[in-house]
Order: sequence, then C-alpha cells, then structure tokens
Amino acid sequence: MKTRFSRLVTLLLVGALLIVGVTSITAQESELGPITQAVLDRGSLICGGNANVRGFGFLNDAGEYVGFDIDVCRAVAAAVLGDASAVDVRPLAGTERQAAIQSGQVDMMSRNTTWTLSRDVTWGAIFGPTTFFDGQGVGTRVELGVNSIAELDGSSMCVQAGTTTELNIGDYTAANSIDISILTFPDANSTWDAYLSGACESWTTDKSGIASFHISAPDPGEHMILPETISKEPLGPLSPQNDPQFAEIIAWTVFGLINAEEAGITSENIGDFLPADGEADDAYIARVGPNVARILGQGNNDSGSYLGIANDFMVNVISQVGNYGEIYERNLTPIGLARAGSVNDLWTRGGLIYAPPFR
Ligand SMILES: N[C@@H](CCC(=O)N[C@@H](CS)C(=O)NCC(=O)O)C(=O)O
Repeated sequence: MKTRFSRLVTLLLVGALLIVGVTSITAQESELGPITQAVLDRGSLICGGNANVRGFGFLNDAGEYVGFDIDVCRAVAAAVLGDASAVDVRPLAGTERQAAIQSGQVDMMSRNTTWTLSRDVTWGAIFGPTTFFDGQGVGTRVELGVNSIAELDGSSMCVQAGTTTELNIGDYTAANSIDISILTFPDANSTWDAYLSGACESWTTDKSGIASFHISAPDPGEHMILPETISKEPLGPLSPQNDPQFAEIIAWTVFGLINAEEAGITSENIGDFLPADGEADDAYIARVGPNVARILGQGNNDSGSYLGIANDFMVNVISQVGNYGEIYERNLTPIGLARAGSVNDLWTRGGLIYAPPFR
C-alpha cells in the first residue's frame, strides 16, 4: 500500500517530467539543427551533385552546374539563405556517395540517387521526397535489330560500378536465364565511352541517364532504349541523418515546388499571388485563396516559421527557381523526357507527383 509520502513523490516526479517534456518540445521547435546552422553560418549550401548527366546534373561549358537535381539544391539554398545561387556543388562519382553523406562532407545530395532500404539505413541518410520516378533500362544500337533484353543473349553489356544498376541487371539476367556478360566501369562517362567504342553491344542505367547520354551521341538516331523497365529507381535528395530538422526543410521545399505547380504559381506570375500594397489579410486571402496564402506564408499564415526559416521561404524558392513543372520543363524536356501522361506528371493529371498540403 502506498504511503501519502510515496504518492507525493510520484506526483512531484510526474510533474517534473511533464515540465522537462514541455520545455524540450519548445526548445526543439525553435532550435535549428546543426546542418541548417552551418549553412547559415557559411552563407552557402554544399550539395553533392553530378557533373556528367545532362538534364539532371551537368557541368556545362561555362563551368556552371545545371540540371533538374542541381535546381533542387538551388531551391533549398533559396529556402534557407534566400539566395538560389549560394550553392557549392561537389561532384560525386556513384561510389563516393555513401562516404560523402556519412562524413558530413556535403550538407545534402541531389544526384540521381535511388532511395533503397539498405542505403537509407547503412548510408546514415534521410531520403527526401522522390523528385523523379525512374526505372532501369537498356540502351543499344538500332542496327542490331534487337527488340528486347532477351534478344541480347550471348552479347556483352557495359554497366557503371557502385550503382543499383549493377545489382539489378545481375538479378534480371539470372531470373530470366539470359546469358549476358557484364563489363563494369567506374563512372558514367567511361561506361558510355566503352559502349560507343563498341566494347559492348548494349549498356544499362536509369532510363533518364540513358536518354541523357543518347542525345550527346554523334548521331543520336543510331541508339535506342529497349522497352523493358527492369527496376524501380525513385530518385530524390538526401541528407545526413544527424539533422532531421534540415531534412524537414528539404522535404517541404520539394513539397512547396509541387504544391506551387498544382496551385498555378510560377516564377513569372508569383507577383499576382502576393498581397498588393496595403491590401488587408481578409481581402488578400479572398482574392488568392487560403491554400496559396499558406504556401507563400502570407496573410498571417505560418509556413517557413514551422521550419525555423523565413516564413515566406517559398516566395524566394519560386521566384528564383520556379515550381516543379518549370524545373522539369527547363531541364528534362530538352533531353527528350516527355512529361505529359508519364509517372512524373502531377497526380491531378494521373501521375505520381503529389505533395502533402501546407497547413
Ligand atoms: N540511380 C542509380 C544510378 C545512379 C548513377 O550513378 N547513374 C550514373 C549513370 S546515369 C551516373 O550518374 N553516373 C555519373 C558519374 O558516375 O559520373 C543509383 O542511385 O545507384
């Protein structure tokens, strides 16, 4: 039987725990994580990227990194620092990715990287939302007259080491009893060069990567992508798992890009969706709708303040980088990746691009 004293001690303990709990929740909400703080202190975002894949991450002749994945880095820099140009891209080979994330050498990575169970756990990473739903395919020469992977039986295929690609093609040929000898190369350029020079009859990587290299061929019409898609390759950004707060910023920046497209807010028309001089909150919200006001952090709505960054962070992101559709159009349409009717179309048009709401 409990004494009055032990009941009092229990009550005091519960009270103390409640106070500690409440205090730590409040502190957690207002404190920035170590990566966010480092980005602010440094004044730039270190983003692991790709230098070799046109459309996604590519070092152009002007010495600038450009592409869909690079624009995701730029969007996060605009969200945290208000400046999309404050990005320091660190080009990474496929095999360098794990160490770069684990060592904290990069604040985040946006480099055609597939989200998988083992990477999620062993890389010590937090994967953000999928920005491009891809799948692995096989590229080959039109002159071979081949129409399926099975018809490549007895030939050789060039593959990049250290990728999901290498693992998937082994699984696929074994499961389908296809005899293809696999030649591996350290990076995309050497894999592509080996295929171009005739070292192998075909080559394999994500279909996005194949499209991106085929358009750089001396005669793109000589190459084709076989119809099979042999894997799921959900590509998106990731960051070190020691800073879940920063991971939330990445996630909600991507969600903001998607929600902005859905709401019809673009880099061109964003001015129409902002409050006019002296416009009262009620009148503004009645004009643009509550959803738009929440995405843009206007009309007395909380948005970025939940994440410890500028409440109107999405205004910087959209005006400097554009919405998801603009980013796609700018980078991926030119390399021949048609969006309409694909899995990467907005969910409202039958695709998989969907984001939770800002509220
Ligand atoms: N999505 C796959 C493949 C990614 C990958 O590394 N693709 C190649 C070919 S598209 C690439 O980006 N190579 C660039 C390089 O190594 O320089 C993965 O995450 O492992």
